[in-house]
Amino acid sequence: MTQDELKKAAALAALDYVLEGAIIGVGTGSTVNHFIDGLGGIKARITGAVSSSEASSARLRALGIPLVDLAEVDELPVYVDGADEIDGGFSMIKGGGGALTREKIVAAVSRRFVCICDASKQVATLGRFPLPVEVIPMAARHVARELAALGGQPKLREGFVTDNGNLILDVHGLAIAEPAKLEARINQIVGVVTNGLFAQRGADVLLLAAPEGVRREQ
Ligand code: ABF
Repeated sequence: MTQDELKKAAALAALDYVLEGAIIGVGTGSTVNHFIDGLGGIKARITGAVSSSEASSARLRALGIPLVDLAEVDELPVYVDGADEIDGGFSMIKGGGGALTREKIVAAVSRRFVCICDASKQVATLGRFPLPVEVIPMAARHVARELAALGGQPKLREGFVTDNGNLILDVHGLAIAEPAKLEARINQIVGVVTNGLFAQRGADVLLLAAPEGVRREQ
């Protein structure tokens, strides 16, 4: 099976978690794109979707799935999203696609976070994938210096602007032993909007696709 077929298998397994008549939270990325396509087939069973990016909104809209503004809902029963890395405690690095801030907001409002991944995303320790940090543009150099002081090597993501009009620093060379602590520490740097560690609010369910099948962990 190709990696894309594995992503699709994990994504389609997540359709089991979509609640009848509810609004579903939808993440971003190539794995989630398969989920959105699957959602198109059962759209009559849901009220609509809260999206975490312009890209996902466009795909949902094209399939005729009603978009709901997060500002209009108090709680989402389920949020389905991918990850760049996930560890044994269901802490994740996200933001490879640059949508980390909206993803983190939607995740915060959700009761259940269902993470969909192919098996290559599962790691013992987070950090081989460079940690994305969204920054206010005027603070980029300041934040980069602070991240270097924490032991990382930040690199500006060239030619990329987030949906919120900000920049991304990708931090290389971190071995993240305590994800929740580092998440909180990086958030304290002035000028940081969000960092891609999802540890304080990690996943609740992991659907991990391997050639033998999709493993459901919770
Ligand atoms: C989003 O999509 C991100 O937070 C993560 O960066 C990415 C996963 O990418 P893909 O599904 O394309 O492998 O969930």
